[in-house]
This record gives sequence, C-alpha cells and structure tokens, in this order.
Amino acid sequence: MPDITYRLPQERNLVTSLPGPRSSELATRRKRAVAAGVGSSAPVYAVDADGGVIVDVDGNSLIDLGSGIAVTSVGASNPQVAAAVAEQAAHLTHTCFMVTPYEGYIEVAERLNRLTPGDHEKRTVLFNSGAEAVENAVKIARLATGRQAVVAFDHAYHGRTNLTMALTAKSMPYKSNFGPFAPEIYRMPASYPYRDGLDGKVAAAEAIDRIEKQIGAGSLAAVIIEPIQGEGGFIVPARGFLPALADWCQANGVVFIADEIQTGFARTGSWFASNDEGIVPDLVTMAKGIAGGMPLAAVTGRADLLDAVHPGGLGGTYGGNPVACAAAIAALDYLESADLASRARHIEEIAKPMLRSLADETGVIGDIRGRGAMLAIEIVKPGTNEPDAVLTKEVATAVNAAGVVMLTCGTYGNIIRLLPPLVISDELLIEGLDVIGSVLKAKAGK
Ligand code: PLZ
Repeated sequence: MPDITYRLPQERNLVTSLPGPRSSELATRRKRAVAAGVGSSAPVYAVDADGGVIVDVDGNSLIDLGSGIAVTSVGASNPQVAAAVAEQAAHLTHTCFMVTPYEGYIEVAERLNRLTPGDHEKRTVLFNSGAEAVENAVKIARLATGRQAVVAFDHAYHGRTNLTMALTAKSMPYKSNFGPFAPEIYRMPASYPYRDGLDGKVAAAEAIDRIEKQIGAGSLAAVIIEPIQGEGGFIVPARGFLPALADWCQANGVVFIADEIQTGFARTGSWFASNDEGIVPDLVTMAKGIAGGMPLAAVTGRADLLDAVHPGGLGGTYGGNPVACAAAIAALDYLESADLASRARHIEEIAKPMLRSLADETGVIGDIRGRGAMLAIEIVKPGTNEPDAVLTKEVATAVNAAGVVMLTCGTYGNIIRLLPPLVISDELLIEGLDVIGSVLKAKAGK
C-alpha cells in the first residue's frame, strides 16, 4: 500500500472542552436560522478536514470515524480531488448535460460501466443524491418491465423523498407523519443472522414465498436491497441470501436493484459489496463515496433496461454536474492508485480484534459485524440480545465529547458504526477505537 501524505497533523487534540465557544455561538445562530428538523450528531462546527481528522472552529482536532456518512473515503480534502474541482470550476461549473453536454459525464459513465459487477453491456445515468438515484432506478425498472410493484426489506434505508421514504423501513425519524407514501411498495423480511438465526437460503426462501403469495412475480417490477444494510444497522445478510434473491429475480423477469450507495467504492474492501458473493445486479444505485465529497449519484445497469426509457424520460438540471464529474474521476483514480480497497480490508483487520476484546471485557456487545471499513457493534443488555439504545446514545455522546466523530444507527438505535475515511492512519484509527473502548467500559460499569 502506498504511503499517504497529509496536510494537517493527524492527531486528536482538544484545546477547549466540546463544544468550544465558537461552536456554541454557531449553535445559537443555527437555532434561529436553520430548520429544527435537520439534526447533527456532533456538537462542533467544522472548518477543515484531512485524512482522518476534522478541525473545528475552535481549533480542536477530532478523529473522524464517520466520513460524513461514508462519503469522504479518499479524504475530505483529497489534493487530487481538490485540484480537479478547482480546474473544472475555472472553466465551467455548469451548462446542463441536457442542454450542452460535456465529456466528464461520459467519462464517469464509462468508468461506472466498467467498475460495476458484470461484464455485460451497460449504460449509466447521473443524478445528485442517493435518493434521486433510487427513485430513478425504480422508474427505469417499472418502465422496462411494464410492472408496478416494488419489494423492499425490513431495516432498509433508501432515502427521504416520497418514493424512497416508502422504501425505507424505519418510521422515526424518517417517515413519521410525512405520509401518504407512494403505493405498490411491499416489505419483506430481510436476513439478520444475529436476530433470526436463519441460514441465507432459508431466509431467502421465506422472502420469496411471501413475494409469490402476496404480490406474484408477474406484477413485480423490482426487488431493491442494500447488500449490507446501512442505516438499518450494518446488517450483513447470511451468505446465500443475496444470490438466491438475485437468481429468483432473474428467473422471473424481475429487476434486481443493488443499492450500493453506502457500500460502494471500496468501502467494504472490494469495489462493490455485491462483488463479495459474485452477484451481478441488473441495476446498481451509487452515490456517497463516488466523488470525494461532491454531490453525485448514478444508476448503472443493463443497457436494455436503461435504453428502454424514451429520450427525455430521465434527467434533471444538475445531474452529472461537470464539477462533480471531475471530482469523481479524480476520486476513482485515487481509490485505484492508492489501493484503498486493500486499506479498507486492513482497517477491518485492525478493528475487528479490538472490538472482539471489547466485547469480552464489557459484556454489552451482542454482535460484531461488517466488512472492510464498514463495521459495527450491536449494543445489548448483558446476557440477552435485547437492544440497549440508551447506552448506545450515552456512549456516542461521550465519544463525541472526547473528540471522536462516531455515528450510531439501527432499527433499534443500538448500533455503533465505524465508517472511517479509507485514508485514516493506523495510529489514529487505533486511538479512536481506544476512546470508544474506554467510554464503553466506563458506561457499562467495567
Ligand atoms: N441508500 C443505502 O445509505 C443515505 C442517510 C442519512 P442520499 N444514507 C445516509 C440521513 O439520515 O439522511 C442512503 C443510503 C442508502 C440511499 C441513501 C440516500 O442517499 O444521498 O442521502 O439521498
């Protein structure tokens, strides 16, 4: 693995208690200006970031174990990405691909066609956000199949727009009181080995049986699934679950959509999480890690599906913005040249044993799971598998206050998740994990 050079000192360094005075001032201003519905996990306001650190307005340097929710895999100020953005912005920031197209869009499409699983003929269309990509994947699947029903799973997260809220499983905070939701969405049981104890094939057979009885393959346009469920709890399905679903879809003319928005771009140790079990989705939705922090999203998949849509049927003012495309090309180059997929696997090798000893020491970790740099621990009441959301929240608050940006998730709010930038140094990663460890031990009374 090549050495990574950093612009900022890679250290946790607190010069005030958190939040510091400038962050507190901004929190007051924010309260009067920003909608209360937007939350933030850390109480500090950022001014700079590089590698594994985020620097706040008070000069505190924090360890980043969140990557802005799995986005800044190449770092939040990757020099190649920054240079590509500046260069592109100096020429043109926007013309609209639907008005005066440009090469960057085509280049990104070519690369995604190459990088996504399968060597069949593919096409790509670009958007701004993950939710928009998911919406469009469903539009494409419906038009191409002439069918309407869509299957999503328990614990799924696919976005916050109307259709994607309907696909998302969890009511609070994502859906509660925001309905009515889009019709023709059916929810099926997912594979959650820690909680259902089912073998992947058995779990898939159960879901498929329900699909056949409740919907019927002839009415079903698409099955959409995250290969590792993200917001729902970093749930890795039992082996065999995903291939069985994908095979059933193929046999029944149902479009299999892999939502790789959180799992994509080397996060799990390969380009896409689908690669792990050799799944070849019909459509892949991507965003987050694709463009080093610039907003860009994509749907890539079978040429016959994407080309089934009439000219003008897909688009949007900003989709595939030239600056975002330039950033994506630089980020994809960097992911490859710095072999960040290996680094993701290396992060797992460092973190998993530390989490295992923490489980032994505290007795409150029911499950350790995930792949590459998408790792999680499930916090439970000792001796049971009962979720402990209260302890999870207390730990997260204390870890953040100690200068480590760390996120939680999960249907039951009891998952501590790790999504470090893939460029984090070993030392900083270990220090971040040590902070989590000592906080967890103290809170669990150990
Ligand atoms: N699909 C698998 O993980 C975004 C959402 C955070 P957007 N996940 C983070 C929040 O609380 O809003 C996500 C995802 C998967 C779709 C999306 C949606 O992507 O870019 O946030 O629209």
